[in-house]
Order: sequence, then structure tokens, then C-alpha cells
Amino acid sequence: MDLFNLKGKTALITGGTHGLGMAMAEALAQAGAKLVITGTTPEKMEKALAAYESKGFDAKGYLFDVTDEVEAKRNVEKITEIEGNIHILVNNAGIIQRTPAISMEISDFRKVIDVDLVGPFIMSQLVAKQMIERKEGKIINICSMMSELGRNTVSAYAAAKGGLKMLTKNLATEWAKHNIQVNGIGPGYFATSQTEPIRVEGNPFNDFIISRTPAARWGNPEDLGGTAVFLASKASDFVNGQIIYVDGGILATIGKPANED
Ligand code: GCO
Repeated sequence: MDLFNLKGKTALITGGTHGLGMAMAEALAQAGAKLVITGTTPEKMEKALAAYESKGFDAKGYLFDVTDEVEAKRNVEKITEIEGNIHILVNNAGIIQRTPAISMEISDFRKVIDVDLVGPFIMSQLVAKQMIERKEGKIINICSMMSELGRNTVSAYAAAKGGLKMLTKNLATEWAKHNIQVNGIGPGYFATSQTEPIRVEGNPFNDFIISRTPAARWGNPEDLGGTAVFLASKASDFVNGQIIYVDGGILATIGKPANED
């Protein structure tokens, strides 16, 4: 399984303190990578580092906001100095705002675009500089169903995630010649804290998602591990600018009428 071996590689996962970021980080660590995770909340970071340690993973934490280009630059330099070169960047940090477009505050719209789209650009540009020098690197952008589909209340999120899909293709185009592969993962509907408000018992959205998903269930964060390892490893060295949707089949189907099995 040498193709998928990440021994000797360092992976930086933004927002790797919980949820999908943490699950993907653990999969990378299982394949041998050393982890550097970023977050913005000291308590969450402390808990996350303890969780990684209890599972025997080598993980370091850095607290900074990926939308602040000055802080991001300072931290990427510090990480490189202390932890060594960054071989894998997972742009996972993201937020969502569920408000009807007609009443969305412009400042809220901007905030979502800033975290979900501008942040990945800032981090990719910073890390790609050292990847270009070494002529190798993997960048994985965490996209969404909303990179392809619209849904009531998530206009800013869909705009950002659709943008992130195109940013992935564009960076792949510019940096493939340096042996940097930029790809994306598009998770379907996963059971995380982000989807907790729409998963509660009795919320019709819960049943809707299960009936809309051919696999007939919410994804478990661990379902993303294999794709993360693939896109971080030698196995994907000629895969450029692709978004792999890990969605239980949502994007493959038009759906079915309520009375159909
Ligand atoms: C929503 C959900 C989604 C998911 C996910 C789907 O409100 O529709 O929160 O946006 O978070 O990104 O792929």
C-alpha cells in the first residue's frame, strides 16, 4: 500500500479541531502523516489535541484566523520553522449562515465568503510558495453539495462553496506544472455539529435528506477518510482539479416520489 503511505509527510488541516476536519485528519494520521491543525477557539483546540493524543496521533495546534492574511502568513512561517515543511494542506475551516436571501445582512454574507472562500485562497497561496520550491504538494479543498446545488437559506454558503469548486480548478490549472495537485472533496449530508440544527428529531429536513440520499442515511465523518488519504497521497499524482463527491449518491439522482420505496 505504498501508494497511500503518508509517512514523513506533514498535513496542515484548517479547522481540524472537530467534525469533518478532525475525521479527515485522523485518517491522514492513520496513513502515517504528522498533523498540524488550526483553530480559533483555545478550549476547542485543547480538547482536540487531547483527543488526537489519546489515539496516539502526532498533532500540533496553532490558533489563528485563516481570513487574516497577516496572521496566517506569520503562522505558516512559524509552523514551517518549528514543524518542518507542509506537504498536504486541507482547507477545511468553514462556517454556514442559514437565513433567507431576502433578509440576509450584507455583513453576514461577506463573513461567509471570507471564511469559506477567501480563507482557502490565503492559505493555498501561502503554502503553495514552499510547495513550488520543492516541486511537490497536495491541496485539498473541502467543498459541499452546495458547490452544485442551491437550497433555501444558504445563499452565501452556496456562493462560497461554488466559488471554492472553481478556485480548485483554477489553482490546479496554475500549479499542476509544479507537481502540486489541487483537488476537492464534496461531502454530502454528514452528521456533524454544523448539521445538528437540521437533524433534530421531528425536523422534516431529517427525513427529507434520508429519502433524498440513495444510500438512505446521513454520512459518518469517517466516510471521508479514504478519499482524503487518496487525494493526499502518491495515488493521486495525476489527478488535478477534480471534486470527488462523497455523498451517498445525492448528486447522481433526481430523487424519488414520497410513495416510492
Ligand atoms: C445545509 C447543510 C449543508 C451541509 C453540507 C452539504 O444547511 O444545507 O448544512 O450546507 O453543511 O455542506 O454538503
